[in-house]
Amino acid sequence: MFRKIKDQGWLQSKFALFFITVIFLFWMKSYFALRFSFELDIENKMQEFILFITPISSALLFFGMALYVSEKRQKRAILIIHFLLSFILYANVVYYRFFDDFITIPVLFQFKNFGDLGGSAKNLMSGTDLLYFVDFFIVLGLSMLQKHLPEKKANKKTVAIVFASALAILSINIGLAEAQRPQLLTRTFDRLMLVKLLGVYNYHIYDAVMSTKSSAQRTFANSNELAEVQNYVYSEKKAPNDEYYGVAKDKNVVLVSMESLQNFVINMEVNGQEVTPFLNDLINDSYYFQNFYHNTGQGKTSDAEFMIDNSLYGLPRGAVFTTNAGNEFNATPEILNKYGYTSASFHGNNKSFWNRDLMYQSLGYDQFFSQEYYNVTEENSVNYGLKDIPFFEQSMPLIQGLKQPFYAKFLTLTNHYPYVLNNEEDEMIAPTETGDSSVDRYFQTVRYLDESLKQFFDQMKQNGLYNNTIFVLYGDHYGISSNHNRAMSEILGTEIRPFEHIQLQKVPLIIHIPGMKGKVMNTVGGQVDIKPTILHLLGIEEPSDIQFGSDLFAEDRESYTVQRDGSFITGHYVYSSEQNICYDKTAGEEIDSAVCEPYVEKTRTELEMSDKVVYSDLLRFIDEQIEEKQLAE
Ligand code: GP9
Ligand code: MN
Repeated sequence: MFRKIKDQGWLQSKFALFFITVIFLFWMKSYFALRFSFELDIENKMQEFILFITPISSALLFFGMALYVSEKRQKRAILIIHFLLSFILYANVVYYRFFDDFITIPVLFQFKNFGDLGGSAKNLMSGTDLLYFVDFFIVLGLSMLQKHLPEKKANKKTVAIVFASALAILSINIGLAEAQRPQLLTRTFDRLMLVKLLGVYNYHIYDAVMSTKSSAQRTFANSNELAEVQNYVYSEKKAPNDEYYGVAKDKNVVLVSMESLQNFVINMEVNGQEVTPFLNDLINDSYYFQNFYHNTGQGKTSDAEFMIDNSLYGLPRGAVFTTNAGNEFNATPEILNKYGYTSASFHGNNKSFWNRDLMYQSLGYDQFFSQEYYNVTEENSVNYGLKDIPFFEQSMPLIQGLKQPFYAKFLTLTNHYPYVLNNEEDEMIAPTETGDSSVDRYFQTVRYLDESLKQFFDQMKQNGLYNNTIFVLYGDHYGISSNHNRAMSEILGTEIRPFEHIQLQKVPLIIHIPGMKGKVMNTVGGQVDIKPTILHLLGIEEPSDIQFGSDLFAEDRESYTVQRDGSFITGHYVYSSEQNICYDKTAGEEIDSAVCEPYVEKTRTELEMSDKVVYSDLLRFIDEQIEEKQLAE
């Protein structure tokens, strides 16, 4: 009885009113921010309601923690918690503006990348963004007015009630969310869905749990898991095509990562001018894969590099380059080393960006020519670093110094968001006029990239390396996210549904083999297929290698590739995982989703198996397995 009275005392105190006001304002701010800062694609009234209630449980949970500290410190605790939560929300807003995605814990550990991002980050913020902190300032004001708060400390029962309400609301939230999207919490991809149905703060709790789980996975892994993955990938293996197997034996391999280059610009004209005149010519005597997709996730350029060198998928959260650089891999540089190759990567940015300096060691690169090997000045650099034309130019003496045969990778940089050029000379084409400045400038930086490639090929001819080299040029990932759909639909003259969105994930893949005529290739493939393709062209078969991709020249390969969110593309269908829509590819029309179902399963298994290899670091068991086999023989 006495307790009850005391408790009522707290509830009637000014502090309780302050506490409730904090929660109410925070709830409203969070709801409006969620509703209007992200394109969450709310499908029905129920989803609208779920989104509306999502911030309450997190608010009770986090602000409830402040009730544990001593009376004197409660106000300060609330302000700190408030600021942190508001900051998390805002960080997601900024991240979303560019990446069209939400922050994950592994991404946070890449914060050194964000430092380098400088110009791009500034472009993504504006003064009105202070609105994301508006309730924080109100709360700050209130707390200064009411100097002596709180008079009483809430007793245990009150605190328990606060937490019990948080849990009850959270359970209702999860229950309603699961009804909207069964297995919401077990399917790790589809972050948009998670935020839509759990809210941004609960999503972060979920993400933290997933992070802990995956780091525990390595500790408890064993070699039986490797056998399971081997059974899966070996059963999917395709025999090489005799016509191509070994055609480039002992030749140098040059890989070029074409920054943010999407396939739609190929053979496209803007204001009567070709956007990629050099590439348009090059594809005439190359193998040009016109149905080739990037498979990248949050690791962007580095995910593409990872897939290309390993034929494993990137991760559903974060970049493997940063989360699992200490793993054992069997990457192309390491394999080629056994055949007498030297390997090197060339890039005009800091060596630590995407943790490349460490990851390249794990992948077996002999050399990494990063920014420090180049003469980088204010004039010859823009955005992230050295501009592509001087980059290739300055790379020539370096590549000439490599022992042949070599496997050399060039990572271009200029065609990167926000697509800026700092010199009129570099603008070789007029911008488009959609009014969306990123899209408009994109064509100019693409044109610049194309010019740099032309000069690169000329230089390789001049220095005599061209004839003995095969060239593999690929777009690393999309450059124009769905935040720019309005301008893109103007450019392409079509509405952009999930179907078109997925088709826009096509990036060019051009394999140029001097002396061979080449042709346009129709097979549907992705970055994960490049490793087996290159190895077969070089006449190398690695029977114990775990590859999720397949040789793009193989006659019996299936037209198929996946997106990291579980969407996929086959010869006949396109499936959007976010929307759960199956499309007939030729007609571009929605069809019964049951048709896509077998591939939905396959895609899930494929991604899960690959994730298991990475999270459990399974390749470390391969040597052990080989030794055991030898002992048994
Ligand atoms: C930075 C370059 C660009 O070094 O790879 O990174 P991105 O943002 O495209 O992953
Ligand atoms: Mn990139």
